[in-house]
Amino acid sequence: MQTEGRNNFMHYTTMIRAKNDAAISGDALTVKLFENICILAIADGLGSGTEANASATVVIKELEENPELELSELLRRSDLKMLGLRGAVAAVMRVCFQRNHIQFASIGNISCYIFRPSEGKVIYPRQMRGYLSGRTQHFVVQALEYKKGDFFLLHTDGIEITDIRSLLLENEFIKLQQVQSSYLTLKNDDASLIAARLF
Ligand SMILES: [Mn+2]
Repeated sequence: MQTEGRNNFMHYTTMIRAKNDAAISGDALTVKLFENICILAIADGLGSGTEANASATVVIKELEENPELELSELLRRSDLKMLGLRGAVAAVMRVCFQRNHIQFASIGNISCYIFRPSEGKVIYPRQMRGYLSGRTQHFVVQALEYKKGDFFLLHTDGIEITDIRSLLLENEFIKLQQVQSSYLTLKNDDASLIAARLF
């Protein structure tokens, strides 16, 4: 399934595909685009199928129900709700268009890149090891400035990007947004991405 949305500050696309084209993916995501901010989350539940989806959905629901919540608190609450579930890796982001500001928090192997074509630079936000498992953990929120013209990409481990720097080219990044880039490989796993250009 693919979705997209746009306002004066951002154009995003998303994709979710289930392993073996099953009906239910163990990955889940959400993007909430408002006038001045965007909040988004992507999560990969451990394993696959219904139980993985239940874990991933915890994070998505938490963000959708509490869009104002500080990101570390959002992950902390999600973590507490994983008791009795399989657990998940996740990344959450808040983009403030007026301040050109990104807040980012993640746990586990969600890949995240910010592309800055104006400087030929790829920025890698800090990753934290582990996964949401129901044990209380401490989450760090990273603050980043962005520039108009930057892109960002978050994806789960069902996707492999063979040449990250090729995505500094806007045409190639737009192809990626449409899931048509030849640098994007889908593995036989649940696969999902959120890709956005900032204006
Ligand atoms: Mn996975």
